[in-house]
Amino acid sequence: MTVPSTPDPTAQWIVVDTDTGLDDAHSLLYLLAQPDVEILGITTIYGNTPVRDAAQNVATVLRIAGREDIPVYLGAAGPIEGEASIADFVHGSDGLGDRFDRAPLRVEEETAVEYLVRVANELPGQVDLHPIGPLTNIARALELDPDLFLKYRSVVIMGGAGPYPAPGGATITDANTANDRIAAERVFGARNNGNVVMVGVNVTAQALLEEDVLGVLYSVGTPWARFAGDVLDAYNDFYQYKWGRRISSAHDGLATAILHRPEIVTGWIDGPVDFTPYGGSLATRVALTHDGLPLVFGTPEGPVTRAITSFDAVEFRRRFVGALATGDRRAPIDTGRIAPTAWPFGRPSGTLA
Ligand SMILES: [Ca+2]
Repeated sequence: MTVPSTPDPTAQWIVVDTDTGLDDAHSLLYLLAQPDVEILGITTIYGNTPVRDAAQNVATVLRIAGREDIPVYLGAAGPIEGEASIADFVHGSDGLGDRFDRAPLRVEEETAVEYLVRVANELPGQVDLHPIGPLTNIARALELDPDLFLKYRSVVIMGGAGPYPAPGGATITDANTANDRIAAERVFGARNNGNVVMVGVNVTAQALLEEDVLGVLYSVGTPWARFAGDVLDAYNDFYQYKWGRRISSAHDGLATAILHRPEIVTGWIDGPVDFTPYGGSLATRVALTHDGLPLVFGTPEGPVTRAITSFDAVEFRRRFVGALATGDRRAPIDTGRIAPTAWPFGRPSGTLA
């Protein structure tokens, strides 16, 4: 039995699809810290690390949180076509910076794809799907159930790069959609009801965890906060060569915080998604200009995705660092609800602080 028979009706029910991964580990800690979140299951995927390592890393995070009861499912080991591109140069050979005594592999018999289809059909309209890795599992699940996204309450994806950049701005690409273009095309081309959200690198790159965050985490002194700090420190080992500073972006973390508290979003653009090879990678974007106008060479037909374009960085940081620091006490910093104007998805009653 993998869907709890009596999930807390006041909680937000989430299934995470993850290639854990340093920033994925922070995302999981964030969610595990929230009293109003229930993670029903975690499906795993290659990407930051091979899929079996991803599952082992999920188990390691769950052990830190004392939540080994959450079921973990093994997913795809590579893209629909071609070879997996594993980001071990960022995340280390084990996907967690080669720093931890990792938990043993423990996965359910059911596959990730089977689970993703089953949970949506058993709890239609009630579960939020949260892909924060390459989209292969999700695309495979759509093969089994083309209406899958109509059965999830929302699908908040870390991937893509928002709309086309403002003139003079850089074209940016993301690893999750580039790792499996076929899967990304199927996901952003699937039937939806306006509930698919792209949290792209256009915004996640701005979700900076500055140098002081590490000191905050280490000063708390609990195993939870020390683990969160060690994960950040490992991430900075890579990112220092990008910025010349020991800072990094909470790519998955921002997407997760938006899933949980959409009111931190301050701007978005809705449109169909197109795919452009760029610099050996893939630019996956809502096919509109930065200010929401049609492309001069044509905006394609297709299902609408909501691409996030801005967020409240102060509020994000407060909530995210608070969860990483003291989340094991299940009392994350919460300053209450802020301006959820026009955000499309409703929330279960009684969950807003
Ligand atoms: Ca990830």
